[in-house]
Amino acid sequence: MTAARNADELEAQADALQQQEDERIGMVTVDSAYLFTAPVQWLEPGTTLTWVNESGSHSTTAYASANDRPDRIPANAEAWDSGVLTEEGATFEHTFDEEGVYDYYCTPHESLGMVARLVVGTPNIENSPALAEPQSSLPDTAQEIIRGLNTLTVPMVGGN
Ligand SMILES: [Cu+2]
Repeated sequence: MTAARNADELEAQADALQQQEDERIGMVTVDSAYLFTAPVQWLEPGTTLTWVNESGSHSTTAYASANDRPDRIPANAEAWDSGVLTEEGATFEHTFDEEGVYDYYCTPHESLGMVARLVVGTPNIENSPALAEPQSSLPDTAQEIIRGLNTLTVPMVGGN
């Protein structure tokens, strides 16, 4: 009985470690490249994701009308905007309860293609504005990245 309980506890700890790893995304400046360390990240619904400013100055900002951008997050989801984080190690957290696909960008580097995507749970393709073609109002490089993200993720959620 004790052994079984220990096994459960070990498993829970392993899960917690695994989750911890999956819950962080870095924001980095390397030479003249600006990027989120995970271009596409899958999350369990209810996960709190932490972005960490590893180098340079960056933001994590949802593609949403609240941020003066086209809506590319699920209709019922809450938009977020970290503002620009300038200190190394600065973090921003957001909890993702709503299943779906979320596109976001870095305000200083959007036009340089610093754009990424989160897939939470099992998205409903009908309620996934992120899977549509990128809007022509977005910078060309952001559009290019979004097309690439669609090529990767549309098949994952059962589209074509
Ligand atoms: Cu940036």
